[in-house]
Amino acid sequence: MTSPATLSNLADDVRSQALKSSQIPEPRTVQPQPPDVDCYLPDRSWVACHTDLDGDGTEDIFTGFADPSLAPSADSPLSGFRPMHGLGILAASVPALRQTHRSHRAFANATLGQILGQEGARIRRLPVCWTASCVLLQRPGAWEVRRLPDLAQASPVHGIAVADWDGDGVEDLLLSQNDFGVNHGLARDDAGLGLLLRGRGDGTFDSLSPDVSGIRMEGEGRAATVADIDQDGRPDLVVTQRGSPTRVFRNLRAEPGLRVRLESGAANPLGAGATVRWVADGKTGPARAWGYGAGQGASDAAIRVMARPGSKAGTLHVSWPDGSRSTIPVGADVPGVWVRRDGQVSDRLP
Ligand SMILES: [Ca+2]
Ligand SMILES: [Ca+2]
Ligand SMILES: [Ca+2]
Repeated sequence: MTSPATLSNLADDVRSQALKSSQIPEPRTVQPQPPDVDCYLPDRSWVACHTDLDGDGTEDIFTGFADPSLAPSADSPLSGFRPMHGLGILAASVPALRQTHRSHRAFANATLGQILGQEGARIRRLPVCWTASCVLLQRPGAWEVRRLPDLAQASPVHGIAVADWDGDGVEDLLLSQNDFGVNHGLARDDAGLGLLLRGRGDGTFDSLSPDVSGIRMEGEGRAATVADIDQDGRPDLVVTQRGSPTRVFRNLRAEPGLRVRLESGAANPLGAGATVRWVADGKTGPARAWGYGAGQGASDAAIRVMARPGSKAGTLHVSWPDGSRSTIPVGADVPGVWVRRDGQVSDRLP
């Protein structure tokens, strides 16, 4: 099913229409932690990807959580917790629970401390300080953590697609959301509609409403990926849904960019691991990491779109996985280039 969308024309009036969070805390910095001590980031991260989100040339990280509503306080005593899952589910992993809890009612009314008994005292606790979907901006010797806007926290994130969706030279994010497969007694997570986050260029984002982005997905969004399906130089979006048709959104209004394919030898025909930047008009664009997909089963297309705002003529800078570099001048009338690690460059793409 194809759904025409109005990705972009995210121009001057977008900022006034964008939904801005009133609850975004001040960014904070975390130092790298040794693996054997408590860390700040919990292990429930569902999807993650890395790219240059603030345009400084270093790779940053997006991490999305399956259950952003799960937010126990690190200060709560163990006895204050109660299990989210029923006896039948947990006893499959901990059979001893069948011996200590004879009824579901007794289990449901027990605290975690009562359930675990003396064994609980020996269990090491890992404080979960932040379960929000967020970005981690790479700083010298540290990561700066920024919580994404509230609409990104409204529902579990299952897919992430990175592209400069409006072609303004700043990377944007597209999140697929929702999870209806919850256990009995829990409300399903259906508050997401799919979310386009327009980058501001400093690692922060504006949430765009469906009326602005043209993206509305009420089902269970899963894998999200980027592909220029109509070869017009505007990145398009493909999102699978659980139990519903895959959605395809054509990008109709973005500023067309440069279509780029990389090839790094027979063992790496898609150039995975390379980094690409566009330089023009005295400005250097963000460093696009040439990975292949993020989240649940997503795989990006072989041809990517690099934004080239302003003058269409510029230079493509490629950093290959082995550390070598290529610099390719590109004329204003060239719609795309195929760059090979051995130095060959063609403006004919497959
Ligand atoms: Ca960066
Ligand atoms: Ca953008
Ligand atoms: Ca397109």
